[in-house]
Amino acid sequence: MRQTVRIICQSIIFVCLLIFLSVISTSHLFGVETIAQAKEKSARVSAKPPKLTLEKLKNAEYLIPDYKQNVKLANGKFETPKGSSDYLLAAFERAAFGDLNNDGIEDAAVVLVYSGGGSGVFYGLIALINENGEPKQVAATDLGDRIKLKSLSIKSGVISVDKNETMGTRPLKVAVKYKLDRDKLVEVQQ
Ligand SMILES: [Ca+2]
Repeated sequence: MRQTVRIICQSIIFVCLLIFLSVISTSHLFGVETIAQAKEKSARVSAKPPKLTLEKLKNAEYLIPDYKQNVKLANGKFETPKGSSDYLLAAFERAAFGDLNNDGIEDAAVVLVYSGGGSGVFYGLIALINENGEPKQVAATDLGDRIKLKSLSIKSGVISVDKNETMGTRPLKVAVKYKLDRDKLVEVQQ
C-alpha cells in the first residue's frame, strides 16, 4: 500500500515536472518568435530608403516634357552653351513632398521652368518617386507657357497646382489636381 502511494506521488511529481517543462519551453518559443518578429520589423523600418531632399531634387536628372531631352540639374539649373542650335535652359522652380504611389515612402513633385531661347517660358510638372533614396522621374505634364505658379502641394497622393494663366487677355486663376497613374499624371476632380 505504502509503495503504491509512493508510485502515485512520484507519477504526480513527474507529470507536474513535464507540465512545468512544457510551459517553460512554450514561453521560450514565444520569446524567440517575438524577438524574430521584432528583428524583422526593425529590418523593415531600416530598409526604408533615405528621404528625398530639395538638394537631391535640385541635382537630379529630368526628362523635359516637349523637348524630350534629358538634363541633369546642378544646383537647380541646366543650360546649354548660349547661341547653340539646341539651346535649352531648365531651372528648378518648386517642389512638394508626399507619397505618390501609395507605398508609404515619400515621393516628390517638382515644377521645372524651361525655355529654348524664344519668347516661350514653359512650366512642367514632374512626378518623381523615391527609388532607394534617389529621385526617379516617372511622369510629367505641361503646366503652360508663362504661367505664374502660386502653390504646389501633395495631399493623399493628389498633387495640387494653383497657377495664374497670364497668356490670355486677362489673368486667369486655375487650380488643377493630378494623380499619378503608372507613368502618367492624370487630372482629377476633387
Ligand atoms: Ca511612394
